[in-house]
Amino acid sequence: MIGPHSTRFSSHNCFIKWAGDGYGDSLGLHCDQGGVPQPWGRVALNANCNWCLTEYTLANGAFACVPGSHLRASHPVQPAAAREAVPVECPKGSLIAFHGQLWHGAYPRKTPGLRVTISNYFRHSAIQPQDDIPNHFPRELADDCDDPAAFKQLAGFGLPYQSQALPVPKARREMAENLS
Ligand SMILES: O=C(O)CCC(=O)C(=O)O
Ligand SMILES: [Fe+2]
Repeated sequence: MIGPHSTRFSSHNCFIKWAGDGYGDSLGLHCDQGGVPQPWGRVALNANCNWCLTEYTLANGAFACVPGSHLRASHPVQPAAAREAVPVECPKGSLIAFHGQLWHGAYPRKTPGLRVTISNYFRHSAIQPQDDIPNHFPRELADDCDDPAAFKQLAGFGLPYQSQALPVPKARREMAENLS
């Protein structure tokens, strides 16, 4: 969706859902990528991959989405949006990949136990990451995976102008006082 050469990591988070009202009647519908003006509104500047570590069923608190809503380049308008939503039901281990402008949320969990999800959020290389992965992810850990080259590209390691390279000059006290 974003493009093989321009895709980078943005953040990695975990969602844990238990029995209750969840996000309520709105199903928490939202776009992860909001406020993007036309003509860019339809471009996937962000995309999300929900890795379902437990089974998704309607009763278990499945992911909710409005199919095709990423083409509307707008935010969900309630209560109509929730009526259009459908559950994504899938076995544990599934990956739900979706465009940053898809209207999505989740149904409340009505059964005991937990729904556990890892949200791997990706961005176009022109977009700043939510987590400063290029500067703060331990580089040696990148070698400890199946495809270190792909990981390093997705992490955005090694690009220039990402952090301060030289000491920041500071004004001497009397110079700062003369200027004030
Ligand atoms: O499944 C959920 O509770 C919502 C997931 C979500 O909004 C996301 O991963 O961006
Ligand atoms: Fe989201």
